[in-house]
Amino acid sequence: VLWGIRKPYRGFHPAPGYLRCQSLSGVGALRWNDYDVPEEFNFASDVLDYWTQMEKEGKRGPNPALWLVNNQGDELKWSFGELTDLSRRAANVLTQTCGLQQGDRLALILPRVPEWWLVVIGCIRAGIIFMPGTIQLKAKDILYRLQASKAKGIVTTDTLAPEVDSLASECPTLKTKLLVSDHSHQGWLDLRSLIKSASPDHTCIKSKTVDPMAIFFTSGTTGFPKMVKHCHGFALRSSLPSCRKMLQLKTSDILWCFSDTGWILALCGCIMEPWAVGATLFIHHLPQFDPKVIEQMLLKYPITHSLAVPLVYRMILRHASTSLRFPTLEHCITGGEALLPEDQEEWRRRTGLLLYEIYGQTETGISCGTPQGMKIKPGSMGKSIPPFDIQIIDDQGNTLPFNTEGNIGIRMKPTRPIGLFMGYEDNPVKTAEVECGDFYNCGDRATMDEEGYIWFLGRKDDIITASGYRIGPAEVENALAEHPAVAESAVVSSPDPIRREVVKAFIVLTPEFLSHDRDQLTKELQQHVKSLTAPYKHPRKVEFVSEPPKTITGKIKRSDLWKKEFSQM
Ligand code: BCO
Repeated sequence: VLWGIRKPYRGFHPAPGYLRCQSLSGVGALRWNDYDVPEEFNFASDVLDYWTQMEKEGKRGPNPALWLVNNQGDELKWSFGELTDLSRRAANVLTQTCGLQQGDRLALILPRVPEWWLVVIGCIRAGIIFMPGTIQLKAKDILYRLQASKAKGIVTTDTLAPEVDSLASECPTLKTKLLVSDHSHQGWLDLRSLIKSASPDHTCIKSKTVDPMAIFFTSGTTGFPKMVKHCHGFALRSSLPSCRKMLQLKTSDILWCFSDTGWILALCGCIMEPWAVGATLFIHHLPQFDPKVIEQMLLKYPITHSLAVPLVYRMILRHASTSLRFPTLEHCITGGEALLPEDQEEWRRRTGLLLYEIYGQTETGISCGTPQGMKIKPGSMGKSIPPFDIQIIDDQGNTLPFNTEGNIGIRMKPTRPIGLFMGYEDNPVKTAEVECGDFYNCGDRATMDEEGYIWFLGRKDDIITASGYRIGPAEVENALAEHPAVAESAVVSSPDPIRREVVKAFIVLTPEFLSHDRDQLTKELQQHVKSLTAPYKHPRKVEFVSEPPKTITGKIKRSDLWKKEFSQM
């Protein structure tokens, strides 16, 4: 198996003097400027292979590129050389064994296992468009993704293989099923053994910077998730000088990014950001979120940087009873949901470290933030990061004065900045809806002060931001509608002392269920949603009502329910 033999941790000490003086902002700073748009770019050949070459020439220290650990004591450390070798093999598996070609789509639903990185980089080498998804996806979600994208292949584990088998007949384009498992499964190719036996010789495609690289699915207020398409240029962004200033990673640093492999944050934090500068990515398999494990890892391993949603830091603080001093941790970054000033303050008081906020979306990647060393204004998510020019705009795309509430807009005319998504695939209507004058309208409300700091206020639509996830209420309502107890439902965000916001469902019961025990019914409905759609979307709160508020035309007024929830705070 790729985890390799068990290697107990024996201490890992990067050669301090040598590596510290490699503190140039990495390969990107040497080769690209913020506003450069090269004709061709490929993250695998232009960045990873560069670091492999540096290793060969003895110009990079001994720290690994990827350092994976799990709860069983397994450790895996890959150098850039090993990453290059194995990802070239993965590219050969995808193209030669599976017959996938440049532009074909591949669904990638894996937990934090080494093969996730090999498939992503293998795809980049071969020009195959990868489509990451969280392992919390259920059969229905997977079916939609495979059909909407006309995927030719899927890579997953044996947990989801039966779900895929149950729907494969409805996906005529699906030709290849690759499994990452210790067991074989009929009809599935064993990715690990194929990678082992594949040739390490592979010629990377010469991708145009604007060629498509990846598709992510994102929740909408109504209907099905949209396909957010990103080009190879997205991966260039982390190499640009302004972006490098955000995390200020050095080659000798070790970044732990907690993101699930299904989110854009994983592409940024678990691939592009650390490897743009030849730094180490640290990953714990973490099949279940456990703040105790996180605390132990931060004490045991020489991690210098952490990147996680605010809830992760909050959970660590709640779990630990005393002050927290992590020996090597020096820079903590957070994003995915707004950071509260009180969380910032408690983290500082208990750890002696600051939390630096970033903001971004699936459509944009990391778009603004507070670089290490820049003054933090508690409650603000920092300034826009070039080449993005963020302005606060009205609904017509006019720039608003300082300290005036409006929409967060990213200028895309006359020049679309590198890193901004290419559009919603097969959905020109939705793509046009988010274009607002010269700007891409993020759909979030904010103000900007005289110094350019952006202050997040909330969503413009009904999307629920909970634990760093963006959840469309319709997805939850549709799942609830499939339960016989539910006559009608309305789903909104509701305040929560730990998670800050959670999904709440207001439910009108069908007559047959009116006499049922409400607590029991609540649990059953939660379980029902968890079984039909990704479990993170389940309503953590349920309230039974006789009728939700409606407009004159019979449309549920989610905004009234939302106001009711938040006025009780
Ligand atoms: O609430 P319960 O405990 O009953 O259930 C939880 C899980 O136990 C359960 N679950 C998780 N995986 C499962 C599963 N059940 C079945 N099968 C599985 N494979 O489902 C519920 C999931 O809840 P959760 O994930 O919200 O909560 P949890 O487990 O406490 O995890 C906490 C966090 C903080 C680790 C998690 O919420 C998280 O990872 N959030 C971050 C999301 C994220 O990375 N967002 C960034 C998006 S990208 C972006 O914003 C752009 C920035 C540039």
